[in-house]
Amino acid sequence: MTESKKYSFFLGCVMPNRFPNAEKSIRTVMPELGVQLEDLQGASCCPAPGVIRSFNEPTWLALASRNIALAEMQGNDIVTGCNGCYGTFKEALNIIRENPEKLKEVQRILKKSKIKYKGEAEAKHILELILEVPPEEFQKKVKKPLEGLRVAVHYGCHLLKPSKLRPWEKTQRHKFLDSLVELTGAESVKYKDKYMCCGAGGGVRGSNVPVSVDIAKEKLDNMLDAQADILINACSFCHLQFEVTQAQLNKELGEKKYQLPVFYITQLLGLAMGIDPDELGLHKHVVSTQEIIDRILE
Ligand code: 9S8
Ligand code: 9S8
Ligand code: COM
Repeated sequence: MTESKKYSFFLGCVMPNRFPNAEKSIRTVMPELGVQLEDLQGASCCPAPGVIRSFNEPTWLALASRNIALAEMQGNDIVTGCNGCYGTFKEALNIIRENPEKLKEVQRILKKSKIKYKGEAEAKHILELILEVPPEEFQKKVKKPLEGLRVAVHYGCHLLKPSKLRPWEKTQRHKFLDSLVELTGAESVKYKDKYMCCGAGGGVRGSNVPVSVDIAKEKLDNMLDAQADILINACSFCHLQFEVTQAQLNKELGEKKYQLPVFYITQLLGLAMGIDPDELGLHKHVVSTQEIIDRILE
C-alpha cells in the first residue's frame, strides 16, 4: 500500500447542497485508495469559471486565489471532484504564475482578510489522484467485478480544456476515464459525440433551460442508442444536469423514457471495490439505481 497523502478537499457548491451522496462516495472511496481528505473550512464558491469569470475576472481571480490560499495555509494541495471548480483553480493558478502583477494585486486584496497567498499549492481533480494508483494495485481491490455492465463515459468540458493547462495526453480522443472504468470489469461503450458538453455549463442551464435540456437530451439519446446501462461522470454540474434533466424530460413526455442511472465515478469504483451501495449514496439518486445494483449484487 502506498503511503497516504493529504489534500484539502474543495466541495464547490453543487455537491454538498444537491448531491451529498456523490460527496459521500468520494469520502468513502478516496481513503481506500490512499488519499486522505482534509476539510477546507471557510471555502466559498470556486467561483464558477463559465459564469463568474465571464462577468468579472478580477473578482473571480481573487476569490479563486482565496480558496487555494486556504489549502496552502493547511499545507496541502487542493483537490476537487467538480470539473468546473478544477477549471477555475487550474486557470487561476496559471494566471498568477504568468503575471506577477496579478499575483501582487490578489495578495494585496487577500491581505485585508489576513490571508497569505503564494500561489504554490497545486490544484488536482480527484481523478488525477485515482489515476496515480497503479492499475494492478486497483485491480487487487476489485471485489465485485462489474462484468457485463455497459457504461457510457461522460468527460465534461472543463476536465479536458484548455488542454495546455491540463495534465492529460494531448489528444481529442481521451481514454483515461474509459480505461479507469474498464478496470472495474465494466465495458465503456462507444457512443456518438462522447466529448460533447452536457449542456449545463457556461451559464446555459442557469439562463436558458430549454436549450440546456435539449443538449443533454441529445447526449442521453446517444447513450441510450448505444445500449448503455448507466452513465458515469466526474463533475458535480454534469451529474446534476443528467439527473435533473431526465426527470424533467419524463415529466414533459408523460412517460418514463429516460431512466439511465447517473453514477458519479467514485460510486462506480466503490461498487466494484465491494463497498455497500448505501455507503456510496446510491440509494439517494433521482434516477433510481436499484435495478442495476440488484443486478450487480445478485
Ligand atoms: S463552485 Fe460555486 S457553482 Fe460550482 S460546483 Fe463546481 S463550479 Fe466551482
Ligand atoms: S460539460 Fe460542458 S461545461 Fe461542463 S464540465 Fe461539468 S458541466 Fe457538463
Ligand atoms: C461547469 C461550470 S462544470 S461552469 O458553469 O461552466 O462555470
